[in-house]
Amino acid sequence: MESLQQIKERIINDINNSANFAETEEKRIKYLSKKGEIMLLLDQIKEVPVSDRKEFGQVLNALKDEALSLINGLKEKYSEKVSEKIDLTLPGRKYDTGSYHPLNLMKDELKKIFRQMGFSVASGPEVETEYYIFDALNMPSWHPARKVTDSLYVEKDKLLRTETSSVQIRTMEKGKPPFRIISPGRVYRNEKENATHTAMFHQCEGLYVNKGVTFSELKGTLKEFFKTLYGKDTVVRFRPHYFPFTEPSAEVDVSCFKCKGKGCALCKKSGWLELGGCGMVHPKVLENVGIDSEIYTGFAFGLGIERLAMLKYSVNDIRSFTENDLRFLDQF
Ligand code: FA5
Repeated sequence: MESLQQIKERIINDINNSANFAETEEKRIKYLSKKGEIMLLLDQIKEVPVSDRKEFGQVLNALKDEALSLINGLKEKYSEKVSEKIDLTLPGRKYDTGSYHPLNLMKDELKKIFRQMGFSVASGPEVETEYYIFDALNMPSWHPARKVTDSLYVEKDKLLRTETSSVQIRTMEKGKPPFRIISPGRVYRNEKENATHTAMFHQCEGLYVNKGVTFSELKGTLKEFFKTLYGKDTVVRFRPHYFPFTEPSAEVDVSCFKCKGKGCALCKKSGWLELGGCGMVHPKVLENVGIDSEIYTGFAFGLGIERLAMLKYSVNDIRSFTENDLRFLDQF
């Protein structure tokens, strides 16, 4: 019993000397866990002579209770100290979150506007055959776009699509008119890059084929689109142009955001930014996919998505979209 008193003093002293929460926990394991000293002593009760066993047991159980309440008390004290150390005046930590790429924002917005006008979204492959890019689109065999100087060939007869107009053909050969689709996606050209041109960019094709479709519907659709996208005061102009797959054809421009139409380096002093090409689907294109051009007419357009985004977000160099500079991307 005498040595038991000494053991008790040693253990209580040792627990009292714990300087923090972690040390107190260490003492709990040391004395009160399954293999802790107090628990091992309790296991030995049966070896104590019967005459001393009761007192021995009482002292040991009292030691166990005292150690436990001492440890719990210390733990409470130290955890209070931990919370006292939290400095509520410190500024919060900023966690960086990702954001949508401006071209994705632009794509989502144009899909929303055209969907409201009854268009659905179609897609096609980025590696195309010459048939879908040139032949079916009425491109003459001498057309410069067919040359390796303009287009990026993967192998003979297979190239990275130079325009999304190939989706027109794929859509029309799959079903029967009416068709009313848009098709946003990547296109590739063998181009020198500058502030308004890149070798990989995005276009959004549009196609509407039905009985009695007119050029004024094409103008109305694009004007409505640009006014919804940029605001009611947006000035849109159509310039006569040539595309082998539309007749008549036009290019569509919107007044330059940088100089407000006065003329600057970005718009090459013209006051206008070219955003796309358009026109009435050429009868030969309709015949190529088995549609009777005496019964059906249609319009088509192809808009440059980077150019649309430049105007929307006042970006004056198209290369900013692909440079991955966070100072640029964080603004969206
Ligand atoms: C075409 O690609 C025609 N397929 C458009 C079309 C579709 C006409 C349907 C008629 C009917 P174009 O090469 O002009 O046309 O390109 C269309 C638009 O893509 C341009 O107005 C411009 O906004 C954008 N674009 C063209 N080249 C580049 C380039 N290198 N970098 C960025 N945008 C470009």
